[in-house]
Amino acid sequence: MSKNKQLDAWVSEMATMCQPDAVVWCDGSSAEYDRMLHVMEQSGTAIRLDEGKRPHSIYVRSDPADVARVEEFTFICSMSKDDAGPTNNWKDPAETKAILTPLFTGCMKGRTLYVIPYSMGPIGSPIAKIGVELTDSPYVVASMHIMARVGTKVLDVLGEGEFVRGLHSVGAPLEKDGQPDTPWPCNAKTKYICHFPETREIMSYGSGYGGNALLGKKCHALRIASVQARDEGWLAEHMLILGITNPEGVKKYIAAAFPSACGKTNLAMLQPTVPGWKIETIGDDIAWMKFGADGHLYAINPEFGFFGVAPGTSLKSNFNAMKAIERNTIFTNCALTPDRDIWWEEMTDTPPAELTDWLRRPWTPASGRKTAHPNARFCAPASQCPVISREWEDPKGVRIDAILFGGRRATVVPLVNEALSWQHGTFLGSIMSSETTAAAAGAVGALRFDPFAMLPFCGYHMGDYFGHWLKIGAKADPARLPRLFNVNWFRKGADGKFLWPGYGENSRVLKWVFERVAGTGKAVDTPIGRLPAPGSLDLAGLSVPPSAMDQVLKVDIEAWLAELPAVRAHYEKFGDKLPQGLKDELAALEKRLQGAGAKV
Ligand code: TSX
Ligand code: MN
Repeated sequence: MSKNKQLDAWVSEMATMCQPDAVVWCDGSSAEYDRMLHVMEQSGTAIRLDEGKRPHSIYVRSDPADVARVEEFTFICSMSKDDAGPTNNWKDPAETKAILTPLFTGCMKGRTLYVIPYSMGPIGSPIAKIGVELTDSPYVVASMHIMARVGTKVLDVLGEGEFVRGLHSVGAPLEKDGQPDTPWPCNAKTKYICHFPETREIMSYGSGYGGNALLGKKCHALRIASVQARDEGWLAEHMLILGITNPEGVKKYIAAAFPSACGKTNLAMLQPTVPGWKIETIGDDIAWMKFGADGHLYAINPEFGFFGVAPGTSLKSNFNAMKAIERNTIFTNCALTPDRDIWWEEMTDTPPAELTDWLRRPWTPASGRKTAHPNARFCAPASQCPVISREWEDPKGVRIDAILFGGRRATVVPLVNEALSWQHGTFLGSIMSSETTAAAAGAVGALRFDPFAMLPFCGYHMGDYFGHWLKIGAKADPARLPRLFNVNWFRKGADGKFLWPGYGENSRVLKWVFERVAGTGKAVDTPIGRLPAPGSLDLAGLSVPPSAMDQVLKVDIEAWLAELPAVRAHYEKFGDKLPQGLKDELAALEKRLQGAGAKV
């Protein structure tokens, strides 16, 4: 029971439908967290890792049929189909509830319904929002303890206020008395991840994994929040936030959007190679940005932890993440060592001689298959990151001076490029793309667009979303808006090798961005935007040959012109919702490219 009549009524209505054996209101205490770990150990869901090697941490393996977000079963249930747009699956809200009600009826038999009040953002922050997740999964309760601020303290600030309603079930009732549970209950056949943007509701059925089940993250903080942000004049974005301090002690904050598999968490925790510069983490996945009274944009990280892809994470690729997951961490679908620690591909140069893989099979380096699932995850408190910023819990947020858009492009897109204006930057965000690889369906080398890295996460029509970005820029004082940049760490030379060393060396690019914002960095105008002027990108001590630097910064007019048909085809998807401002930017780019092409 709470002090919120709406909440109490909803909880009892949902409990009547789901028919759990018990209802437990989560208080958010560490004793409660430990109880959840114990419940998971007892049911066979979790193995406690070695207390000496990985204190207070557990190892979980999911059902092989429940390993990732399920975009084909993710729905935006707005009243009008047009509001979901061409990039979302739409489902009629009434029809959806008619499908979900029978599924949820009795779905928690034999289980406990946990009520998790959570705050996305520092409790009481003017930018934070409250939600309540109802779930029958102790794994979700424990993970939510790490990923959001949860419990009684949230109810205290909620009072009689509004909250996002999230109902989650693994969809695996225990029908008969004494029916044994499975280690990872889920519904292998039926999964639905449904969002009702008008009524700020989420209903998630059948999956216990990550973004499908931890409703505060992708479902609330991106899909529902993007709609709230549109309605209220702010931004809910798929962005990391970092702080960067120069040797004189001046600190600025940068937000950055990257699609998956571009190393967002690595960038958020970067160890700079430029002497005297410092980088600190505010968040690694989501940024909520609102205008302050001073007309500047302020950002919070609505999350409380990191839910990161494990494979590829090592002391070399992300030292600070490895430190953050030394204790108090939930590991899912990694491999298990004989001495009860975890391992995954590339964690160390030499794999352990024997492991148990994520499918519970014996594994050796000779097995010829991956030992961790490629989407294996760590879930750890953000506070454990050695470079977490002092301001990361500041309720007013941090002032954002630059926003980066990054894709994974082997060709065409240079290392860094500053937008000519907010509208031009919005254009750059709207055409973010990666070349398809053999790992994905479709032709290898075709462009896959992921505007603003929001394709799977925008809760409304993407054309309207572009319009919202333009509106944000139009109403603000341009001098107080963040500057917008495009970056690409992944350009390759003719030999197929990466031209830019990436990782810590990206601090050189961040330094240039910092100096552009500070007014000291020099740039040259090109048809696509402003590139570093010769000598303005700090390359001291870097062993990249000048010819490779030329290639990584090259603006290839012909290649850009050749790409415009794909951009046009991408834009056609949005029909009359494509804002005029972006059509203008595309036409202006073409004109600048043609002008430059005519000169050579
Ligand atoms: O995360 C990456 N970043 C950002 C780091 C802050 N990755 C990993 C991407 C998959 C998650 C990168 N991979 C980056 C990068 O900047 N760059 C590359 C490509 C690359 C890979 C290996 C090398 C160089 C570039 N190796 C050598 O140069 C020796
Ligand atoms: Mn993400």
